[in-house]
Amino acid sequence: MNYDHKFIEKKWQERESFEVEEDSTKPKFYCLDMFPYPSGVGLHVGHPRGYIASDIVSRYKRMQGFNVLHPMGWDTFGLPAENYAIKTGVHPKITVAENVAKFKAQLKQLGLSYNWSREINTTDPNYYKWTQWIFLRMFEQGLAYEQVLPINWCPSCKTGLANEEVVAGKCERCGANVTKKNIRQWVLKITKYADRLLEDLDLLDWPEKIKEMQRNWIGKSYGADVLFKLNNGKEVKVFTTRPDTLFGVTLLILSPEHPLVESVLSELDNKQDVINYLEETKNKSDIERMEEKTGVPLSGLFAINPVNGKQIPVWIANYILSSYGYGAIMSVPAHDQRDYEFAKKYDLEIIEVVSGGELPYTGEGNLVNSGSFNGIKSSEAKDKIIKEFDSVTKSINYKLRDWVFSRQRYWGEPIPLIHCEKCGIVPEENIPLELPEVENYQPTGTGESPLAAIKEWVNVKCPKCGGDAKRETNTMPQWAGSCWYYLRFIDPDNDNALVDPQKEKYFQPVDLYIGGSEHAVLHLLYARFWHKFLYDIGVVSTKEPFLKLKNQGLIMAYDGQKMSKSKGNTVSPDEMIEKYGADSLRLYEMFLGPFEESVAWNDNGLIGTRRFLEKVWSINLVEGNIEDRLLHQTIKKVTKDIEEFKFNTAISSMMILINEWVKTGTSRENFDLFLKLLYPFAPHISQELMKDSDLSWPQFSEFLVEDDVTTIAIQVNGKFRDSVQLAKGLNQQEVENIVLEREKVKKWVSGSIKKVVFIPDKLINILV
Ligand code: ANZ
Ligand code: ZN
Repeated sequence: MNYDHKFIEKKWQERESFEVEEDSTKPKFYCLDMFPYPSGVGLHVGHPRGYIASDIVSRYKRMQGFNVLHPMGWDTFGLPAENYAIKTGVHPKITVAENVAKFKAQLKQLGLSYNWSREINTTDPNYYKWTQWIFLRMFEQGLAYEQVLPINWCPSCKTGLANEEVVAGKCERCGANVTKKNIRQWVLKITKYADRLLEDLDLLDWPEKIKEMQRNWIGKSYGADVLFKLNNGKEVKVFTTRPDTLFGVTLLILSPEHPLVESVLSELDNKQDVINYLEETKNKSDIERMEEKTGVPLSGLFAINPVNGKQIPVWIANYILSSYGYGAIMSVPAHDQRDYEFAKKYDLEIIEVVSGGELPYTGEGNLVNSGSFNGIKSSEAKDKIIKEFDSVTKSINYKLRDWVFSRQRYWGEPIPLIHCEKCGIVPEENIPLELPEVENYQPTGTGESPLAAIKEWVNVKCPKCGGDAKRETNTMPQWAGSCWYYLRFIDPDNDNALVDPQKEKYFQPVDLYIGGSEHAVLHLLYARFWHKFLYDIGVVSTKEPFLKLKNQGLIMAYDGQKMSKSKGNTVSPDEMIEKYGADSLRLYEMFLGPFEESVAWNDNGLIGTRRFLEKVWSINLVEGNIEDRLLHQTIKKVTKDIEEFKFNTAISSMMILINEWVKTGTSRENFDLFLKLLYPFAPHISQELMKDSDLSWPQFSEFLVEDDVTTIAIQVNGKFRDSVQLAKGLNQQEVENIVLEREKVKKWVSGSIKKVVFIPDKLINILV
């Protein structure tokens, strides 16, 4: 009989079901994939890499007796469907439904063991009812607030962006240069959670790289606030990490957006220069502003250094960010790289105050030119200076900003708030507040969403006083729905609660979370924030949502480039499954290389895993029960490898075993043990061939795997040159043959061999 993958895969995909319910008699395992945004072009072979890995772990855990929750859903709000609607007039709802259907069919073909009855979709009103519900609870607690902000503005998408959505000064979505715009926004107070978001990283089994990115993003710095008095009677506060350098301050610099600038313009001797400079920087993106440091003095204004009374000039400069610290700095050119470059460029004073090296010197050292603090170590001087001067106070600063949470777009969750002139902002408790139909999806570009144009929707009666009121027309950002979706899988149809507390206690937290590392500071930080809020209001029982995180590496195209439709280098899984079968594809994607590394796709490799399965298909079964050391070693190895996410080496050890069995055949019983090992990787063929219907994970015999390998030291003329792992009990000739083939040994063995000293299982010494 031929290996007919199409028939077999269809058969088992129809037969298998992975529905779970909470069951207090069984341990649970919650294995989650980052749910996809289903795009119009469908999956390419790079996408399922993570899904296959999570499927292997899910099947493996089930075999070990865990009650495995392994769900899938769709993250369907966001710009692509909306941009498509703008272009074609097709409602995003329709586009989304089509894309979901396509993705789902593709995932099903791969034989992924999802609990499909728990499928969720973030644009389903029954789902976003609860996204709105969480927002309302945050609003009640003062965690969602309104603010007029100079926000990141994408002139092409015509919407505001969060800091996390601006990559190197460009819009994460469309690549346009991001500018600033003053606009009324809803903001979430993620900063209130900064310390907990930082500290609780220690509870997580996540890649160190991701944790470090979150730490840097939160960016906690210890230092001091320093108050500088100005000659016009006003004051400017700055944040510094180096209060020990205060005697070296030669300049006070404000960001162009600093509120003081506007108010002192009329007092300046060079008013027009300053106005010109402000005009010039306003039109530049952050990235352009970072390219070359420029500035202009505020002539006529000077500040007084609180530690020595010295008068110092006040400037504005483009490299001072309005959004960090207080938007103003004390400039110490002798010990800060940026200040040094700036002072050199404009020929400003430079005073060394920490001795230790060439300027700018940014290290530790003893203070000089610092009055009574001379000779003190800079590390100690920090606290001493803070103690000594009232205008210098201990302070902590974070890079993390509050999360700009509103978007001026159509295809997002409506923010369920009502503006009433009499009552202020009133929550809309009648949720879900559904998106109305619109005729035009085009953003207005005025800072209002297309919803603002729908009068019947906007104009409402105030729920409090019954008077005329208006709905909020901003919508939520695309990240909202993914902040809590892992909770809804636990209880997807609950109409009365976001999640039933009993069920939540059973299934939370997510034990294993698999997805791309591009979410390091976006989704993964936002979700932790919402989770902590839900913990505080008693909705969830764990401090953190995702215990263990694994990031899959990318699958690159043949040409080593990222796969993308536009480059025309994508490979479709449909075609590969049709030709070679889902089992071959699953094996190949895991065999390609270490899970967390990028690897290049190659069709030939897929032919290799297909051949392997054909060998499995036609293994010769012999009578009797044979004790098989290699089988038991393979069981041990595959078990360990799955635990360690080394799917590629697990597969190669199964290949070694099969190559052996091609020569020797094996017993029915041994073959069934092997098929169980293969099952998580290639579930269809293994079930087709299995006689034993009990799907429990095989145990290896300790006796059979016991130390039958040994390390033999290799010497040449008594000098250690190499070592090799070999089976125990080989005789001198066998070991000699192997050893003499090794490169490291060949190098030393020239001419004829005079004598060989051999200690079995331990050492071989070749004398030449
Ligand atoms: C004086 C000084 C002397 C500084 C020195 C550094 C070295 P981190 O560590 O990232 O928190 N700074 C403060 N606010 C700023 C702003 N709005 N835009 C640009 N730079 C700003 O950085 C803190 C340091 O960044 C602060 O300490 C300040 O420069 C600068 F030898 O103050 B420092
Ligand atoms: Zn009212």
